[in-house]
Amino acid sequence: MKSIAIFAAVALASSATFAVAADQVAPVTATGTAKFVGAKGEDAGKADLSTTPAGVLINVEIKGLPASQWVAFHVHQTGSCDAASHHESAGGHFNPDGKEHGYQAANGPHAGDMPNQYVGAGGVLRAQVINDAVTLDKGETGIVGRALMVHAKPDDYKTQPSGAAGDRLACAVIE
Ligand SMILES: [Cu+2]
Repeated sequence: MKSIAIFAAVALASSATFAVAADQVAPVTATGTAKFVGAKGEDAGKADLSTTPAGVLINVEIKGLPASQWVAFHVHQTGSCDAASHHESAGGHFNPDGKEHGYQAANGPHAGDMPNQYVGAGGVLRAQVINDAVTLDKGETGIVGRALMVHAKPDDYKTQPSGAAGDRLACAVIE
């Protein structure tokens, strides 16, 4: 029964969306994946992404992080995760609208800004995050081919250009 109800809801959402602008929105069915690379190049977990009428839902499970603390979580511009360069290869935050960084900025935030996440006692971060400023495609607001990033420290939501979030600990190319 539960799955039937879910399919019915998805079908309703799709027809409503396509009736508005069939060629301007990502399909409601679009999904993606991303594999995290840790600070030393190790496998550090994964993300599953899906399109919803409310935005892109990002479901992450990342291991090997500093335990019991808040960390910043962003979408970065470039889909390149090179641990040897401390993941600097991923560039700055995804910011297609040329805004300032952070939820506290007068002209913010970046589309790639997302709330800090909490790492559990075992160094594992599990979270489900909705980002309604991006889409799961390669369009202007699209994040396919870009990178998810977890930092060593929490984002202060105001320091330019990246919230004083510290080192880049885990990076994943969105596919
Ligand atoms: Cu970042």
